Amino acid sequence: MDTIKIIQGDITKASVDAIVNAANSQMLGGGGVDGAIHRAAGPDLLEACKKIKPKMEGIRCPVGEARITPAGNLTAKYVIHAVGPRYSFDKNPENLLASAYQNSLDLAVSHGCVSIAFPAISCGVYGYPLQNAAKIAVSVCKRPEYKALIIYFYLFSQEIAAIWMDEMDNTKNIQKDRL
Ligand code: AR6
Repeated sequence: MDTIKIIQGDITKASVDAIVNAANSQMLGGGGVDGAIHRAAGPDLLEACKKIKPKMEGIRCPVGEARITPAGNLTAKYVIHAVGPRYSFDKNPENLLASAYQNSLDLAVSHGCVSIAFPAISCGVYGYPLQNAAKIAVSVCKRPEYKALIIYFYLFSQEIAAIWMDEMDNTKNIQKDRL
């Protein structure tokens, strides 16, 4: 039985083992949900990010990958920093968005997390079309290897929460049709 819950609200308030941040490759903070998470977590989070060794000049986390750090003042144990694609800039944004979700979930599992909260990665300044992003996010989270996790989506607006709910309903119906 997979557990995926949709919440309309601020992800910094999530009571989970791991909060996923929609970060950029430098991992030194930014606007949107990244800014909110750093503000709520306090300066220890930035210090933890700086300790991640860059793969190349300034790039701590390439697009489509994820890195894990302690969570500073947040109640979560970890922040998982996932870098989604810039929709109109990166090639193969679908694969990159799916792998950002997959790598985050894999880190949560390998660190013994039971629960994880995601924002809508790439759906703000990175410009990913919401319906397409919802389809990818829900389908990766429903993979059997993540069945043991309790997965929350914290979605900031009513509009985006409704799109995610529709996608959850669609996939339920698809599964029923196949029975
Ligand atoms: N809780 C939940 N969702 C939020 C919150 C919050 N507190 N604040 C914003 N959102 P974005 P991206 C939603 O732009 O598109 C940053 O500067 C927001 O409404 O935060 O992946 C990074 O440093 C939207 O639906 O992330 C990167 O440079 C979603 O979170 C870049 O933005 C994601 O929007 C990453 O862009």
